[in-house]
Amino acid sequence: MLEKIESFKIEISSFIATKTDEVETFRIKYLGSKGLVKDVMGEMKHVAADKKREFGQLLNEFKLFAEAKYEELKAATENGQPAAAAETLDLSLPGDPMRVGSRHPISLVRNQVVSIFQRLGFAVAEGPEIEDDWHNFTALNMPENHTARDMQDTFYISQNPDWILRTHTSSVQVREMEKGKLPIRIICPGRVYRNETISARAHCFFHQVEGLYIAENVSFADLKQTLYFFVQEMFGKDFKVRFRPSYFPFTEPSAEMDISCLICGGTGCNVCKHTGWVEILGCGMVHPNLLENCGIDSNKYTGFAFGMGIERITMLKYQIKDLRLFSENDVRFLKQFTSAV
Ligand code: 2U9
Repeated sequence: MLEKIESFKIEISSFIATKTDEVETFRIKYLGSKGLVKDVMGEMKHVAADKKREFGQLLNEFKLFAEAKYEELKAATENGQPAAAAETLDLSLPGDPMRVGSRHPISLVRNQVVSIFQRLGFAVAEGPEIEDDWHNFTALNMPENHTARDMQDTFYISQNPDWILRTHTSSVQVREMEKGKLPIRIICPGRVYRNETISARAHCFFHQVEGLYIAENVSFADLKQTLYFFVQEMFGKDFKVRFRPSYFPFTEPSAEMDISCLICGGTGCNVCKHTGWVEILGCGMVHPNLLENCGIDSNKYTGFAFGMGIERITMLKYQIKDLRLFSENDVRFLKQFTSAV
């Protein structure tokens, strides 16, 4: 009898009704005067006296179970929904697909850049985003009256005039140099902050990857070959590079590096402003003042450094026209980037 009750319960659970007359069919079949519940109740007379109490409880539960289902069917069909459909499990159906997210384009490009330099023996170094004046400016040959320190360019923290949001990841390199462990061969990815008006071409935060190599006899030729290798790995073997003289307070000599235009291949188009070249990074030989500021003998050691904006590289690579897309969290934009990197 117990088995019978269990199988009726399964039958009742999986009962589906889409219309009120199907609910009525349920009522008659299970709860009607000649229904199954009454039938089962009738079994009571065959139960031994000492089991009557236990069995009576079971029957009562069964009756409540059928009544509850009836109420549920009634309520659902009155709302115009098929009742109990959701409770029916069809194990032959394929599973729900897992919705896998995608990496943010900035992370994708950062990972690619980092992995290329890691293959050349560069280690990743990280540091704080809230920096002090020394590590962000003074140690980097940017004295007190330097324009980059202006309130218009840099975010200061009101509690302490010495604290700022770092304007570049160069402060991480300074921290590594101060540790005094040479040679240094590091790559520093991270978020940086500048007090810019937000537009399609500028934002108040962006991401950089900077690199630093300090050892004995490091030359500009090492710098050129390292960055040429980077371009070939990142963009492809056909890309040409050129170096233009430039100025940065932390490097001497300094240069900006261009690659042949990703769109026209060098013939001239709107993206390269008809020059055939696009700028991708700045670089140079570490200024001797920086080495001395960090206690490194500039007569013994030399080094090169470079820095690039990840947003810029990503925009060139994927032809993205508006910088704001990177921080708006619009899935229509983000889901276009899928990669295992
Ligand atoms: C130390 C010594 C030298 C890092 C360098 C650049 C040139 C550069 C810009 C690229 C685009 C910043 O994101 S951007 O706006 N960077 O042009 N960065 S050399 O030189 C260093 C850094 C640290 C100790």
